[in-house]
Amino acid sequence: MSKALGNHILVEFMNCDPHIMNDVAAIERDMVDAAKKAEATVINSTFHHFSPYGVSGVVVIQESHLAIHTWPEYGYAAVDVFTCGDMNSWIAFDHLKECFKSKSYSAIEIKRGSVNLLTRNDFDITSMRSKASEWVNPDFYTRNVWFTDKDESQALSLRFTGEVFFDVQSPFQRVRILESYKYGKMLALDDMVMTTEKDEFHYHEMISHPGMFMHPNPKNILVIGGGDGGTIREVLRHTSVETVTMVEIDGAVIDACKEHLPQIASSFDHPKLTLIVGDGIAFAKEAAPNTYDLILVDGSDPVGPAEGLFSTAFYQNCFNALKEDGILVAQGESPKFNEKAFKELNFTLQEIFGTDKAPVSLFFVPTYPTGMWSFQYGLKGNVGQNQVPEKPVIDSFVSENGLRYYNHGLQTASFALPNFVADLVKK
Ligand code: SPD
Repeated sequence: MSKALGNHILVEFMNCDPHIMNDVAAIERDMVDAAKKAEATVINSTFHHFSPYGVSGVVVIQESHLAIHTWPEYGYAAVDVFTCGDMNSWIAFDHLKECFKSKSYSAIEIKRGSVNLLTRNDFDITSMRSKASEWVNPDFYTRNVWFTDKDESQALSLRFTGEVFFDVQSPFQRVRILESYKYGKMLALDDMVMTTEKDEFHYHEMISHPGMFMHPNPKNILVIGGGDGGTIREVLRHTSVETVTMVEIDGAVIDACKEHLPQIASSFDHPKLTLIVGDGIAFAKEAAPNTYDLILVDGSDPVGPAEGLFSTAFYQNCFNALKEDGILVAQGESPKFNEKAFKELNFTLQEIFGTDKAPVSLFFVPTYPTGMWSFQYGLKGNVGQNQVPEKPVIDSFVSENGLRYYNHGLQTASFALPNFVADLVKK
């Protein structure tokens, strides 16, 4: 056979484990290990997860590259391994076949850069070669693994270290704690960002304090969802509180956050807390009327276990469970990212609480797609977003508790809506 510069194998891995085919961290690890097993020198890797399914990535090696594109829904991976020199690509092939649990596969091997067809340039590249190998022979390789929360046309990507601290498929969802470069550890449910160490306070302060300060004397609080513990941590800062009942459907979320996000999950042992691991929708249905001063619905997005948290029946049950001057605060989605859910929720609340009793508070979360997010309110009695304590009262609460987002200005200002948002919720 005539000589060639490189060797390329193009591989079809079929009938693979679909979960592995959708696991960006596992695939990155397996591809890097495959390169190392084949005695390649890894320079860096870049991997990306696509929502809802699929991973693409490349491992750059001194000897060329390994690349992959997966279709989990077909249990399929298209892999190619390009090498030059003496590296044996079939070692990488064997390793990946095992890792992906591929039940059927095929491969073709082609020579690249046939020297018979090429003309060698007549210049001395010896010195360039030695310079290049000084540079490309690092003791470490850099990784570029991205977690993407997206719909079919918008996305928010966070680069993460590849470190996975927790990864459990619960009966409800996939619960993961990953480590992002910019925002620290992050809780992800299925493929959606729920909270991160560095920006969790935006969400947790804003779901809690505006409603708590709007109510003249909030004593009995119900939190539905909120398994990371951030909402109960904030609510329990208010000394008027006598009881907090929290109903979280997924015990795995609580376990993950207690272990890996302890600064968020810091109040699970609080004596005023009753923690129920169970279905919040059923709980609201069974709740005695006139029981709670505030109900905070800290649910995830309206897919999977949180879908029912966007239904009329659920909010009617919450209305009944609220006391006369009770306040409901619900995670209200984004008017930009999920306009439909945002509007529908507001119309539901207007229907149940009254047209002028369903204000919306906007806030910003850098790690949610579009960054613009909302909490939506249902005001049962005569409470209102303008009846709040004097500035000095809120100022001292803010400074005593070291709050970093909420303040007296936002107490009312967060309810001021840009015109396009106000239009969305106009009936
Ligand atoms: N897309 C994110 C929707 C917000 C979900 N809740 C976050 C939980 C924080 N306690």
